[in-house]
Amino acid sequence: MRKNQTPEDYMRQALQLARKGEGKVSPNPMVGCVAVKDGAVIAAGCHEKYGGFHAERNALLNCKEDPEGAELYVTLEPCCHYGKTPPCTEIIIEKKIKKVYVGCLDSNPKVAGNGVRILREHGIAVETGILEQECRDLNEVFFHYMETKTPFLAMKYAMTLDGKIACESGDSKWVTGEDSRNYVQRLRNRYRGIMAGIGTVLADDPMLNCRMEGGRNPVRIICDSRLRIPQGSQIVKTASEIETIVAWSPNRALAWREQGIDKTLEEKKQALERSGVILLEVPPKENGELDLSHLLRQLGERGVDSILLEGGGTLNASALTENLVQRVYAFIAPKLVAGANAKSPIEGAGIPRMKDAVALEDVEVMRFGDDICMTGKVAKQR
Ligand code: AOF
Ligand code: ZN
Repeated sequence: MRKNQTPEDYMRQALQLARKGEGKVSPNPMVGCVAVKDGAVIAAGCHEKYGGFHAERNALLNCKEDPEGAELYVTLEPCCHYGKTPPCTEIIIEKKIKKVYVGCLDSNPKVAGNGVRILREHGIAVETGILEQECRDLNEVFFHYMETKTPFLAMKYAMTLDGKIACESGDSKWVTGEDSRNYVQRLRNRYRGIMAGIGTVLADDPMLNCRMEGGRNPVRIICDSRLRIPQGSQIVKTASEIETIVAWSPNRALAWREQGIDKTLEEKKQALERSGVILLEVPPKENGELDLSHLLRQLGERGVDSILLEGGGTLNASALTENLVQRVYAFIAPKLVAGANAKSPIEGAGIPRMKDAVALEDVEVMRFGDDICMTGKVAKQR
């Protein structure tokens, strides 16, 4: 092992380890930990799966030598509460660690500075804020959910270079190439839920599952105020295998018989529930649309910490203009389809002034074949 590494170097290793928990630890944070003694890494571990040991315990239970006197680098403040596992502070004290370098503090009210305090009270030196921004960014979902109790919403769309998500005819297979689409599968694995509007279900009859090898399916959430989802749709047909929530508004659905469907609302609800669909009642806003904030609060209560929002345009517009979106992934394919009536990713009434545009920050550009994906956080001050 190389000597003379800086605390940042070791924290980078811990960050790398933490990422192994992607898609497996939610709604817990991804955490990585390395122990260093006499300039050598003697232990490394991460939080591997939800409910399992935390990073510190995994590392310290797998030491190559006695960790007494070692330094510990951990991306998140060690916890000090009995949750699914005993407090990490306990094992750090027990193993006689000399110093702990912490990436960022934990905003879980059960921890929130208490982890650091307890370690110091036991004579362990603690230095905080090592690669703090990177450590917070790694768990942007965890921090958002912990601090707001509502899911982190990432809006994803794929469009042509002239800003269309489909041709005027409606044909949209495919806008982007295979590499981009594979990355979308990774996103579906990363986020706990996936959300789409009923328009998308009626137009495309999608599965909204995760087809990544070793991946797990996100909870499917369909915004369908009038409960129009067809019993024969792929989503309903697979609802007993993949958790599926249909959010609807009773007041809106009262006009349901007028849609010419030969069933009562009660029968339709029962049929959906028999198929395994979870029906979630959400009050409508004044304009009759689903109250998305209300829905997100309900989903937060059910443990959904993050959602990949895959439109369509009306739902995207509501989420964006109601300030509910935290991150955008815009895939752009070098193709042009033209057409004044070809759909674009975000519709709605639009923002009248360019100076009021929603801006992204910390923007990254990724390349997938000839496509690009621009992603960034939605800037808070608007
Ligand atoms: C750490 N190291 O690796 C993780 C921490 O229900 P539990 O017991 O798994 O506790 C979950 C909480 O513990 C979570 O909300 C967060 O505050 C902290 N996660 N802490 O010291 C870890 N995963
Ligand atoms: Zn812990």
